[in-house]
Amino acid sequence: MKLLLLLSLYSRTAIVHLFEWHSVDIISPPNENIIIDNPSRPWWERYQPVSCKICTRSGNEGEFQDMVMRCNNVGVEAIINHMCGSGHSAGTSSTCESYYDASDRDFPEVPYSGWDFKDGKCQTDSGEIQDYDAAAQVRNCRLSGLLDLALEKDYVHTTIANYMNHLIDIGVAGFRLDASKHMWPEDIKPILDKLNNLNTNWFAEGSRPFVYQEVIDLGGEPVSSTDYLGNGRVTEFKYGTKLGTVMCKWNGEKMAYLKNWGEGWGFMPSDRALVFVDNHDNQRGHGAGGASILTFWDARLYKMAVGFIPAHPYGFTRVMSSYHWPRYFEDGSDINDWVGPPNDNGVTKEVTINADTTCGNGWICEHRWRQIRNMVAFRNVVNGESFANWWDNDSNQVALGRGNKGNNDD
Ligand code: AAO
Repeated sequence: MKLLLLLSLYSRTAIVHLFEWHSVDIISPPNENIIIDNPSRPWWERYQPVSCKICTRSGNEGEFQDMVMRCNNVGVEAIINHMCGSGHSAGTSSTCESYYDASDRDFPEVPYSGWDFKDGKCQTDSGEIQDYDAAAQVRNCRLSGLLDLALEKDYVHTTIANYMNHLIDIGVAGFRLDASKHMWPEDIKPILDKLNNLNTNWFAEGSRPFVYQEVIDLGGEPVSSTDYLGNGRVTEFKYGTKLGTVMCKWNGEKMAYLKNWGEGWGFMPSDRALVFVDNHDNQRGHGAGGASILTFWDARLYKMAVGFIPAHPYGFTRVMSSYHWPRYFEDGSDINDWVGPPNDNGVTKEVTINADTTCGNGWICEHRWRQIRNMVAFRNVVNGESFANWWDNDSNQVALGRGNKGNNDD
């Protein structure tokens, strides 16, 4: 992972993605991952699991349990499509020192062996996804060299469900299913069906985990986000890409066109959509979305865009919470896209809170920015109220209403 704080999932309508936070402060990617030394401890090493042990640079199982107990609406990122990159032979280190040999498909701590990977099903010469226009490749071949788990096998999906149930029993409330696009929707379903109800120490009897699937669909590829709607919520990547274009006034876009924002713009049904302006990938040039993705680096436009999301009833809102890093290489040639969280010699720094309620130690904490925090509170109050009284000046001034509950005249 990296983790997510799924804020009061059942009474509220927004979640915060606390990227790389330390688990004693908040969430962290729970399971053991490979350690990458070159570049030094990049953020993306956490997307290369080697076991199901809860043990990462954000903390061990005890610290994770402590965090979950203290803030009981925590969700985690579940990396279930793959294990680490195929090239890592025995002796490569990992965050909890478990033995593994990826070049031999051997992960005894889980355990997984050669039987548990999709190698036989992929039809490309390299074993890699080479063409996103071929749906079977996208699901059966390796994403960026990562060993592709055979989720169609009962042993594999049961092992994954057991891991997720362990987290649920600790008190976790939900999951972001990473790389869902690279799993067949019908292979995800048996995992979800096997998940326990949430822990009744904190949640009402019979509560189900909140799950959303990461599927990048900007149109034009055969794998569509609609393939996944039967399993639950899905990321709507068109949302941030198009909202950024509007806020930047690119391509002749203007805010007046937001009048029919949502399904009217070709987005998936509102009750399935997980929406956001940026994520941990596209704020640094990974994933999808391109130049129109707004981030904390463009603070003014970013506040306008993130503020608009909770004002509008479409989708389930996710707010990003980032850390600062040197954005470009020293010669300015390219985005410095790998740098991990603020740290002292590899130890992730605490998230400190300044007197003015912002964060210190290099943490950006967009979710604490006044405009964003207040708009999330607004949405929680007006949840269920309909969209009304749209007004615009046919340009970039707009207004809309959400019933009467959001008045701040107490
Ligand atoms: C690292 C190294 C690799 C190395 C690998 C294994 O960087 O060089 O091969 O280790 O040793 C993260 C990092 C990766 C990192 C990985 C593992 O981003 O750099 O690899 O950890 O450490 C696709 C997936 C999507 C994925 C995204 C990054 O569909 O699921 O790539 N996101 C998640 C996580 C992400 C994580 C992983 C998955 C893996 O959020 O953090 O990776 O666990 C098209 C496709 C998309 C595709 C993108 C990028 O997008 O549609 O599906 O995303 O390409 O490949 C326009 C198009 C748009 C297109 C885009 C880019 O915007 O409209 O469709 O251009 O071409």
